[in-house]
Amino acid sequence: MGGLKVDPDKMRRLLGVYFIMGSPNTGGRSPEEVLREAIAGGATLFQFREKGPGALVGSDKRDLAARLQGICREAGVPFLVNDDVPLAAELGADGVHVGQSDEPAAAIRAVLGLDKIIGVSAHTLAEARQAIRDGADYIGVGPVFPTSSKDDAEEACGPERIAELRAAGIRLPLVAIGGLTHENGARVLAAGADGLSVISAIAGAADVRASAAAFAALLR
Ligand code: 3NM
Repeated sequence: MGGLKVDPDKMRRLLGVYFIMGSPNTGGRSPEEVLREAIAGGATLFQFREKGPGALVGSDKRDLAARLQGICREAGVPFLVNDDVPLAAELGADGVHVGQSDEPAAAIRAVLGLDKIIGVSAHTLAEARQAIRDGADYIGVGPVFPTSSKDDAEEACGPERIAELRAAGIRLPLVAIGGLTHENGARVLAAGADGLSVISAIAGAADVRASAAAFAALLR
């Protein structure tokens, strides 16, 4: 058992408006500016996910990550890195989010340190139970609705999957992901999610700040 290392109530609050972005998601706008606006609107947690067409690699990726981390730090918003555990370690990030094909949370925690946030994607009850055994701080469940932001996304599972996990006794902090909008977010929260994880509806919005604020309003 890895055990919870981050207070679960604090984790639930942080998951509220969980903004994910990399340079391919901003429609050509400056990622720094988009992140600042998302935080101004109420983003509670940020994940740097540099994937997809035109994604930066190597030192360009690291330098952008470091700049975005600086913005998060100033604002008091935790900065997580998608998948890239060595980058998270190098930058001293607040944590990582990993998928099913990555190392188990306990092994990652041994590298990053006990106080780091470790999130794991889970698509089924069995995967959610395994993530808990491995000591994840939260699980990400999705795609809840169809998404065009992830090439290898599985079939949409609907808010029902979240309700199923809760009914099966999964109490770990849980964030929903995939195709979330201001219109469908409330259903996802009602199904038992603690937060909404969003790429395109915030990073691609004409008014990033207003979009983040509209998601934040759903949490109240
Ligand atoms: N992970 P958008 S879906 C990064 O199902 C990611 O695990 C998913 O982007 C999963 O808010 C997804 O634009 C993309 O739909 C979410």
